[in-house]
Amino acid sequence: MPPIEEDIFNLARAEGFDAAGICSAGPFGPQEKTRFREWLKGGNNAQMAWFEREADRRFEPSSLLEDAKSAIVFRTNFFRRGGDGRIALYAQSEDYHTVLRRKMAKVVSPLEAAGGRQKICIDTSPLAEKLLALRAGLGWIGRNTLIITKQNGPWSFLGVILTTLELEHCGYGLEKGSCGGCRKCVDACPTQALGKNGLDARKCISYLSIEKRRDRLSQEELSLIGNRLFGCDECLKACPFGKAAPSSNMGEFLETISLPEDASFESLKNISEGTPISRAFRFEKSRKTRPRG
Ligand code: B12
Ligand code: SF4
Ligand code: SF4
Repeated sequence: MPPIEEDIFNLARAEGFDAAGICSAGPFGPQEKTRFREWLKGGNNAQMAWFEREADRRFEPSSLLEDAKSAIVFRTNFFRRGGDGRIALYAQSEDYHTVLRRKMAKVVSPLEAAGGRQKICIDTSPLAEKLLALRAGLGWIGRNTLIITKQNGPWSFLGVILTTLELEHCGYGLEKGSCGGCRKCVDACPTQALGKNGLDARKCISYLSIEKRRDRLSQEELSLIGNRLFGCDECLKACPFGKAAPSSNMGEFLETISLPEDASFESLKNISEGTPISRAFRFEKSRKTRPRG
């Protein structure tokens, strides 16, 4: 393995990433774009209008970084046992956008030293991260639409560094697999939001409780959310590959907030500082959905 790639992977391991893979930052083909267009045409993006505005960019990494040649995709397990069932596990700890950016910024140094220009993307950039993770060999896309691995099922975050450097396509912690005949996540979804076209955000509790403003929810939507306060993990919990997931290597995801029994969504404002939940309180009053980022 060339020295730059080796340095990157050593740094990534030291920061606690479970896997990292390098792949081309070239555009995705018509098949992926058509699949996405069909998804949009079916209204599955609900009120996430930014999907329509950024439709083509998601499949062209060089629209985010001119002359991008390679993508380094990182995967980290965020699992831990326990937690409060009213809030998705990922949202009970320090915001992963902050944690991953802090760690990935350290991994960038060999690329800078080699004269590359870089862009770090974690969730909020218009970039098809799961497709890049698939291309880099970090796992497979499951029926719950998430990247799945044999090691920890769906309990991973993804992060991407785009670089103008041409790097060798290699990695560590890479794996291939498939869901086979399993449909456990589809059956476990309380609102039947998972179908052959992927996820229908109009029915997804995660979308309704994270992306949509509470004061814009209909009675029907509120009843789908039930007593959940933020996010939903049912299609993650159901996955057999995640049942024996170890705890995260990153200490940040082992520390959690604790909620009083009578907690309401509004009361989260005071106890969620620094978690992904606090993003929900930083939106403009005029918006129907929350801005990402
Ligand atoms: C918008 C968004 C959401 C929305 C919509 C989710 C969705 N599935 O689209 C909502 C708010 C509902 C959501 C929820 C969650 N999210 Co989210 N979300 C995103 C975001 C920003 C964009 C996803 C996207 O492009 N959706 C559009 C649809 C069309 O894409 P898609 O589902 O991937 O399906 C397309 C392709 O995958 C392709 N496809 C499908 N199957 C296959 C199979 C093959 C072989 C191929 C080639 C292609 C293919 O076709 C589909 C149509 O184009 C990404 C970050 C990013 N920038 O990518 C994070 C991301 C997907 N979310 C993440 C997480 C952790 C979650 C939650 C677990 C949080 C929670 N507990 O509440 C849930 C999980 C719900 C679920 N089952 O997806 C992680 C997932 C990590 C992983 N292991 O895959 C991401 C990658 C963020 C990150 N950087 O870590 N999320
Ligand atoms: S997050 Fe919840 S509501 Fe959304 S698809 Fe998964 S199980 Fe269904
Ligand atoms: S529950 Fe089964 S179908 Fe769903 S993602 Fe996991 S392995 Fe795939």
